Amino acid sequence: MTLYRLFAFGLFAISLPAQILLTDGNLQFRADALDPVSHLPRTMDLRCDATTTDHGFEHGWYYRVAGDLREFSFRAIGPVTSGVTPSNDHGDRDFGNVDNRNLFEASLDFDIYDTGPASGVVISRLTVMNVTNAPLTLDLFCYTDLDIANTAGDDVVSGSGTSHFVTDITGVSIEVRALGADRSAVAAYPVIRTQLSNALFNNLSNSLPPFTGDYTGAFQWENRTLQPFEQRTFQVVMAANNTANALPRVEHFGSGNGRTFEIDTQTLLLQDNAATRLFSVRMKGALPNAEHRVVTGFQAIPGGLPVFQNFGGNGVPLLVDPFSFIGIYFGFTDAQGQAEVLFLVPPTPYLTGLEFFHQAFYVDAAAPNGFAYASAGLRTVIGRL
Ligand SMILES: [Ca+2]
Ligand SMILES: [Ca+2]
Ligand SMILES: [Ca+2]
Ligand SMILES: [Ca+2]
Repeated sequence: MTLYRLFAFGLFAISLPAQILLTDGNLQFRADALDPVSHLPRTMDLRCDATTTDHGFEHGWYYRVAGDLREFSFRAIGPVTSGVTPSNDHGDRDFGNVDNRNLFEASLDFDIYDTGPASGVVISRLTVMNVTNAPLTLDLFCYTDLDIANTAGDDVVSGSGTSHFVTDITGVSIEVRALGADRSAVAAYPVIRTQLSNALFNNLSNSLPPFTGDYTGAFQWENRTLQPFEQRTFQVVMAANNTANALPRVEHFGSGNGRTFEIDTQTLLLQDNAATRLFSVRMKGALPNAEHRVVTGFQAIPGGLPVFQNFGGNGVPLLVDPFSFIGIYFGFTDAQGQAEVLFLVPPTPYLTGLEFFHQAFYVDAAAPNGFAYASAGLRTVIGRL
């Protein structure tokens, strides 16, 4: 076993900037502050080399609940918190009750990693949770406007319905890639932007590359039905001058047994042949100073292990196959009801592609089963960039 648990300690402090500004080497990503009213995408900066030329114009996520007559952007409505880690390579926004509709929660996580003096990868990861007691069906959309080398009209796009390679005469190349999207569109500004932000019902047109001009692009995941408390993750990657062949993956799956207790990470699970890297599995929304467990294994049981699930209706949804367990990690949450388990990824070649599943639990008599809350599951894959 070449993935070691190292030790556990308190979470990074979180600041509360209006915008999210991340830097790693020459790679810089900025997502503007949310708007409480406008459905327009927010401005974005994306810099990837020492000249600090900005290739980014706008970026934003949208949703449509089955039955809605339009798409909605994720705005500063309902409880929204935002933060950047002290390492400046991760920022996130938590939407505690999207548009105050009492239908779903969302978390938007940004990770950046520089892969050289003129290259790097930005991951934009949206996770949603159904907080109703009935199935909920959503469409999700992710919109990105790049202006390579800060010039808008001369960009050249190749690719497919899940990958837009955008470049221009300068040779800077940024791939915008969606994982598992169903529909896509590429068009000159502002056609797609208008469709996503207007008051009309629009699906993406599947107008695909090749394209030349002022690139804007979007991806759509259609009709994703979530069970009560189920969490699901949607990701878009912006890879600057990098092939990103072996992406690190973080994806939520399955349902916990409550709304507030969640598992997540603020780190990238990366193999780095030059250095040991840390990977953190964290939990939040527990009681303070409560006993917790994190289980980690090689296999998932997305629907939950039946013998644990049932127990006369008072069971625990166990989403990691116990026969595949690597470890069960024990501890107590901090005064904020949070905790973290750290894994050490050694600089050993060929760990890339290994897949792990995690789930968190904590003791709470108020849980529906009378003794413990369980989080949704977290699927992680070691990447190399
Ligand atoms: Ca910009
Ligand atoms: Ca350009
Ligand atoms: Ca629309
Ligand atoms: Ca553009």
